[in-house]
Amino acid sequence: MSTKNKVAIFSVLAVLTLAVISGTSIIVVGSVSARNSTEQQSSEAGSTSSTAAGKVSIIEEASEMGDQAYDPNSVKVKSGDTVTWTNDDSQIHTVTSGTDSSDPNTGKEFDSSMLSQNQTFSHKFTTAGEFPYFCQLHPTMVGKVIVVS
Ligand SMILES: [Cu+2]
Repeated sequence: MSTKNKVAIFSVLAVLTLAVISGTSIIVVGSVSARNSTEQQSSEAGSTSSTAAGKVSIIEEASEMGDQAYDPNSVKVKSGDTVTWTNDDSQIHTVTSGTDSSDPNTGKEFDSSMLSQNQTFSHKFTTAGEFPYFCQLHPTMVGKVIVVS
């Protein structure tokens, strides 16, 4: 093969390579923007999580976190499932059924009482429905369990 032919082949290969690279980057850009729009859709759909069903963390600095204090909020489980809360904060918190301490049914469904750091509380949900709960020490901390049959 002559040197001239080699150069010609190299040039063709170089052009093809460039085409592939630019084509790839277009595909990458396209998939990234597609993924971003998917993420926006899922966040618009709400923060209800079914992947972490049954496990809820009381996050660090929970007393300042309002409806983010219990993660995930809300948590969706099936009737008969047990939800376990873990206090991952350094402060003491509670997991108490009801909307706030003025709720006449406060604590009737479930009440962890004081949970120190790393302590857990579990409750089995046997009836479908929505179960709001809060922290008796920091009533701005609110969460919800959604039980489906
Ligand atoms: Cu608290």
